[in-house]
Amino acid sequence: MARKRGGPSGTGRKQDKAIVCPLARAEELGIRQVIDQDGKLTGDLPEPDLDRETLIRLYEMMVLVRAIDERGWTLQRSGRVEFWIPHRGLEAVHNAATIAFTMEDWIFMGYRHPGTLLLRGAPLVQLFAQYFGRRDEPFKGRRLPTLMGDRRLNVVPMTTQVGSYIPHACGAAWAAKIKRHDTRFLAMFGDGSSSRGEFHSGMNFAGVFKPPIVFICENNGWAVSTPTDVQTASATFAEKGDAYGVRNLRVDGNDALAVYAVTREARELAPEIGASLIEAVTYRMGFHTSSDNPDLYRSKADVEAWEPWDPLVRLRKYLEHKGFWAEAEEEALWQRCKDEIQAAIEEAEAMPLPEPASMFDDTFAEPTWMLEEQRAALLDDLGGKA
Ligand SMILES: Cc1ncc(C[n+]2csc(CCOP(=O)(O)OP(=O)(O)O)c2C)c(N)n1
Repeated sequence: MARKRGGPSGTGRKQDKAIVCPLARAEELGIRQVIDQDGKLTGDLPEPDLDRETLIRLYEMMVLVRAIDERGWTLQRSGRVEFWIPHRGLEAVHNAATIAFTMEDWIFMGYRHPGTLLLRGAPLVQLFAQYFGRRDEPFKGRRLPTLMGDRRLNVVPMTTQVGSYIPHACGAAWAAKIKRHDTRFLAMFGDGSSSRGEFHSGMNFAGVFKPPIVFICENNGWAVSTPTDVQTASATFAEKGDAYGVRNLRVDGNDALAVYAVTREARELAPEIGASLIEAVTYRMGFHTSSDNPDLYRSKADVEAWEPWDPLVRLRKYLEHKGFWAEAEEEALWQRCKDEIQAAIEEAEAMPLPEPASMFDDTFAEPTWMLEEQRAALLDDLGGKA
């Protein structure tokens, strides 16, 4: 069936004509929603059965990760953090998807998904210790800031090679199925990752063997500077599932309730039907990374079209309509988030850095002669200091 892609999410190459956000044309474009721009029920997907406490926790986490992004950016710009991968505008997808799964389920996350770890129980200081490259965080200070994970929390460490973990996730889900475990799996990746061979191998495997997995393709309009109409000639990313016999749908990625509803449903269906591919239509409001300049390839109008669809504002309005949130609480929440972040920064910055030669550890069970040689050369350069 021919589907419409829907405009500027990735068709916004440098141009200044008026652009309509595809979320404003959700029904026409087959993008499922629970709430509209003003947080009111659209009547499309049913309102998910989430209690007040869970809804508030979700909203508070979305605000916290927005505040982390703002602070992370300034830390990078002032030279205290080496590198930053922003996630502004993408808060609904990963946070709502994470709460749709249980703690026993496994998540393969991307580099724009800090809330996944926090919702699973990682302390904030662990994230900042990773951003600052400190010795005592799970990766021993050796990974690029924001490339995280934590096996203790059933969150697989993010791999820099985009999309490379899709077959790994399929394999893990297949293993659970063979062992008759009831564990389900979530793998989140970007639109650009769908051009990798691993995406196609993974989808084919998932269609044939039906492992209990939910794929979320976070279509944020861009893969660095590549817009979606250059990424693919397909009308949607979801429909790629059709070719492989994988159930698929599109959801409003700025509607946390819709993301939760479709992800939860896909999780529940997984033992019976296997995989689902969910295309979450959203927008990367920030730079690709701190090494990027989007002014060179996208127009202001494209970004402005998405501003009124801010996922935080929409969920807040929904909570207000339900009487779960009041404007007065907003300022206090932001202040609390900023204070928590400041405390985590102070604690993480005071932690020790890794010893330089530790970069050779944990690569092989037995270090190779080449690594031994390189380690010795480094120590020599450093005058014997480890
Ligand atoms: C296999 C591979 N090719 C290229 C890169 C360089 N690269 C880093 S991020 C990125 C864009 C990925 O786009 P997408 O999957 O849509 O995720 P997004 O960054 O938009 O969240 C690219 C090409 C990479 N990390 N891995």
